Amino acid sequence: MNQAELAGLTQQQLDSYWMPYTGNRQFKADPRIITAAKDSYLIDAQGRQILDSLSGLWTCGAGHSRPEIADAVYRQLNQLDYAPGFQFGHPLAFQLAERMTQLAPKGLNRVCFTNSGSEAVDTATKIARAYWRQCGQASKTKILARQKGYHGASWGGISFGGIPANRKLWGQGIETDLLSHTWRKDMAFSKGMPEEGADLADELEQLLGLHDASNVAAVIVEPFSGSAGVIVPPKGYLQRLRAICDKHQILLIFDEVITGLGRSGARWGADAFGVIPDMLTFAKQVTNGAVPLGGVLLGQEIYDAFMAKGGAPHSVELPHGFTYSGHPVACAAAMATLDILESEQLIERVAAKAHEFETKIHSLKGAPHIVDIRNFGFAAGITLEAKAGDATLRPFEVAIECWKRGLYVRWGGDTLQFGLPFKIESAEIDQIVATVRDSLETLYG
Ligand code: PXG
Ligand code: PLP
Repeated sequence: MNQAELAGLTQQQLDSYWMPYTGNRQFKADPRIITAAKDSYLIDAQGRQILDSLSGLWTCGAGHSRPEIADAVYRQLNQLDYAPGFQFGHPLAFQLAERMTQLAPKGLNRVCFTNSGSEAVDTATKIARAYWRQCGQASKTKILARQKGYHGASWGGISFGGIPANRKLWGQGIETDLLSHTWRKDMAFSKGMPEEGADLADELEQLLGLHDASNVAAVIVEPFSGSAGVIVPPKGYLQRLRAICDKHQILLIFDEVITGLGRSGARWGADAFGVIPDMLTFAKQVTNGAVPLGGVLLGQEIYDAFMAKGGAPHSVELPHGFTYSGHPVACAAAMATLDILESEQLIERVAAKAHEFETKIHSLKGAPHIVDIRNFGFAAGITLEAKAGDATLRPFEVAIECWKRGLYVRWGGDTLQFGLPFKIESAEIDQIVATVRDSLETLYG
């Protein structure tokens, strides 16, 4: 029996669902069904315990199925299941807003809530364009981004995204242009931030020469690129981007959907890399993946520009938001998650164990077909040599072999990706490394 059959699913049920970002034909021929999860482990339809080396999809750092979050969600559903978020409020949204601004890098003291990272990116980039219009500079509309960037799957996300496979089907998106990504051959096997390459940021000057700063609203980048396989910025690179944005009056947006709330071994990538953006997007870890929630942190200067130009007091200053913006149940899950991150000092734990992870993941250098290993905090990416002219085939084969051996590893493009659970034990890190090595050697050794 395959795993769908073991889980009691009919072929009709399997066929009905067009799964997201999935090879549907391969999946439905050999389904991988997860029926439960606890702490650092997924449980599949065969009842196997599978070590979760990506914390879900970079979401569940505090571990799966936390009772504290379940209790908070249950209590909230019984107290207030939903409140209209347009023109009315409920206490928890304001309490969470204050808490997020207290966690935020200095100066980011206002927050909008969304339901996902994609919506957070749309929200931040829409605010950037509207902000300049409010400031009397309506020609500043372009949003510059970076090759290999991932900013979600909405029209904004795919327009500003720089992963070719996510772009090529859709035709014309929103006006943009892309900086080069920050990976170069000579950086291979860098531990943490590459020493050289800050000058790659100077390309922003060239792009501004082309488009003119008077036409550019913002630059959006991930502090380190997550989905592209953990591409870590060279030392000084983000500082240079910040300086160029300041010089030309361009907003700098950090997309911290992956890097935020512990993954970097700090509250934010902004803190880890020592650069404060004008806006910052978050999602995923904010509710430990339990309920969808995202958002945008921004500075008061941006907020005030809208209040000052808002017209009559009853008029809407920002005609933007979602039915579920600030959803009470999502806010309850977020409050419980932040309690856990603080009381169990999980961000500190990531910082303390990041070096151990770095050493262990880099010990895979020399294993068959590994051409690069990159890492930061509790994130790492491994690039594998292309097979038979298809760069995506080998990571798929390796990840399936790992799955058979009780390890969930994410594959994407020519990479394997790791986003460890924050409470992972040393022996489990060893298990991840050993399973990847054994899989490579069995398949290709
Ligand atoms: N920005 C960044 C930097 C992200 O990583 C999004 C926006 C979009 O968030 P939503 O919630 O709309 O998916 C993301 C999401 C992977 C992987 O394996 C990464 C994401 C999602 C799913 C898988 O790298 N990133
Ligand atoms: N489509 C229709 C027809 C709607 O009425 C709405 C919201 O009212 C939306 C889309 C947007 O949904 P959401 O606010 O959940 O993003």
